[in-house]
Amino acid sequence: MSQPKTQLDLDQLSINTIRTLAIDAVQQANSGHPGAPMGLAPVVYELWQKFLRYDPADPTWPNRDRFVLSAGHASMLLYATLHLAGVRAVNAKGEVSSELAVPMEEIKRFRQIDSRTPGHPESHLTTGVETTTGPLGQGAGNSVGMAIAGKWLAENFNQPNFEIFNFNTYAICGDGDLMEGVASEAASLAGHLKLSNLCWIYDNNHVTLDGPAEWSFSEDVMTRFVAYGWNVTRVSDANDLEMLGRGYDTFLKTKDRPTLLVVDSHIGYGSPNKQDTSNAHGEPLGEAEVKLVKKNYGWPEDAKFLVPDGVYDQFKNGVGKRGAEARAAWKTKFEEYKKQFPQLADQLNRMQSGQLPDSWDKELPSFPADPKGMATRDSSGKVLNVLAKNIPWLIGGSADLAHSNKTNLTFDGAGDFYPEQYRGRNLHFGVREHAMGAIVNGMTLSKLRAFSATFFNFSDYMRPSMRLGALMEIPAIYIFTHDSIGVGEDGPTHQPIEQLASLRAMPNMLVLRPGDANEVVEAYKVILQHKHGPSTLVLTRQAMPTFDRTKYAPAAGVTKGAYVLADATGGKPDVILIASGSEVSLCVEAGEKLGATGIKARVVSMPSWELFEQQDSAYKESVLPANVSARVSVEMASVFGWERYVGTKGRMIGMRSFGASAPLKDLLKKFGFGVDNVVAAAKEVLGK
Ligand SMILES: Cc1ncc(C[n+]2csc(CCOP(=O)(O)OP(=O)(O)O)c2C)c(N)n1
Ligand SMILES: [Mg+2]
Repeated sequence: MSQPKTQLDLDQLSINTIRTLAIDAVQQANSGHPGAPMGLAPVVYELWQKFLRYDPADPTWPNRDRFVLSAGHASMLLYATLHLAGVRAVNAKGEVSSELAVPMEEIKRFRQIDSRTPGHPESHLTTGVETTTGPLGQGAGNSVGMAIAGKWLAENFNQPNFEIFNFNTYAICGDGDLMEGVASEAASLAGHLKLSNLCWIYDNNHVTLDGPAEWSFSEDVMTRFVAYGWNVTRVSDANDLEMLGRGYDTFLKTKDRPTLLVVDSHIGYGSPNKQDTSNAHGEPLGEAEVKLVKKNYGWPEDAKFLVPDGVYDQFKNGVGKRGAEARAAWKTKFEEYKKQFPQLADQLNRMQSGQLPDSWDKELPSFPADPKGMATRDSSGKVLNVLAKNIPWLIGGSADLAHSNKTNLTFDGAGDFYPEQYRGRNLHFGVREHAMGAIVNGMTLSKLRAFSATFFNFSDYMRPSMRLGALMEIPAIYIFTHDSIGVGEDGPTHQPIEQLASLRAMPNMLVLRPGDANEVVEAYKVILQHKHGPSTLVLTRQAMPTFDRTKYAPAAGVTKGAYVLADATGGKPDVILIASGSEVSLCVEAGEKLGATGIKARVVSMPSWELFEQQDSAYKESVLPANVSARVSVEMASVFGWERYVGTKGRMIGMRSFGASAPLKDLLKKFGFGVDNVVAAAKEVLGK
């Protein structure tokens, strides 16, 4: 290969290095998508090399521009770029190491077991991967959360002469991303909020996996985004770096709305004249094709994983130098900021390292015993407000149900987050649950403690995002109210049945369904201290008693997932009644009735399976002794899974069908949630 002489040569050489690394890695893995990285290499190169403010020496710099590859199938595009840019790895303690985030060995281990280069980018595995992508549309949604975080941070932390936050968020989206509903919801909200710090780059390559995009996608995307309130601009050739540069400039100059940069590209090949979409897509090229392609790039046909001389330096002198200078200037500023605004600086440091303010749990309410009690959504609203007051970066909102979810932050100064008014803490997601999930994840990745809220039944609408939150191990907070058939008249369309079981089945998702107001307080304490995974909080619409904790065990038992709330006196219980949420009080009543007939009943409140499973076997045995096999579970949800705790000799009182539209008291009767039913079930398992 001849030595590159000019800058232009070096640009092209670097772009072709990204392409050939992607081709070789996919070929070696014998799986993956080479086409998208090949087509998009110049787009990403131009962005990283000339525009992205990102210091590869510190990928944790809080004011770095965010780069999101929503088209996660093009993962090698990202891995090759992270490698060539020399992005450093961050260790488990959050410290930047001297190691590369993606060393060449890892590129060679693309898609292999325990590699840092999985098939689709996973943010908890690979430094520099800002979010986990692959399920199309999610990254686009996350990017809106990052842009919201950017605006909020700037508004709350910047001071005259101290622009601590002004980062931009870029997301690469393909046809698939823009076909997905979640991206449409997110784009609609981003346009409404006028997020000028957000740039989506649309890879308009007219092809998806099955064939030409026109088979299924013919709307005018540009007009759609204009209607959303975005600035839309177009680059007609993905290989024209100058034109791409002008596109990015246009974004930077657009100060009043987000930008969609439509880039006409051709999948697979570097030149629009050599288009062949037949096999450069969704699968390895094959050895023969690899050689042809390399020849076309002026590459040595037999070279594999080649990084030609000058390419590393090219990145070092481009994104490396620009990023280092930007971060150094920022650091100097931040040192002065620390002196002038120590409180704000302290908040920032805590936020970045996942800590809470010292007195984050001060003035939390303690609810007096009350047989009528209150709905857990109401106690939640009170607790959330205290916590948000104590934790300035606890921020969130509802998908148009804030009044029902009781998630409005109403204390002095809480404020709202509106277009061009980015200081407030109350977000208004509109009726966009899926995007809300993705946005809350993006905000959480930007180190805010962000929460969402809607009816529990509509967790289904957010589930794909919640699943990614769990996979990413991020501490997002998903709040749900109207948690059962207790919803009443709204009927089965609004009554969750299988949602609890399905979220309990999700790895790394912490699910909490507290049994009274004081359990709500404890649940929130767990959630705020839970750092390595999301939490789902499940709350009632209807009132339930607040237990007299002088009579029953303290609510702090919540931290263990399940605890003996009320026990029969006089030794080993005959029967154990286990419940969560609104059914705990039912079991307490039933337990008392059983006691009156001489049957010793223990009542176990079990707000969280996951927390209980984390306890040692001695504790578990103390709550659910193996030698008490007479057990009854009571939960107004699918019985699926309760076999685990009631065993083969137990009984499960729960739902085995959808609910119905009726007043609550009639539903309780119809579906068997009465004290007498619990008593009868207990007697049945005792053979009485
Ligand atoms: C939610 C979701 N559905 C389906 C897929 C499988 N999938 C991966 S790439 C792809 C095609 C997407 O087309 P496009 O976004 O245009 O990307 P291109 O083929 O142009 O690279 C599909 C359907 C996915 N990753 N996520
Ligand atoms: Mg496409």
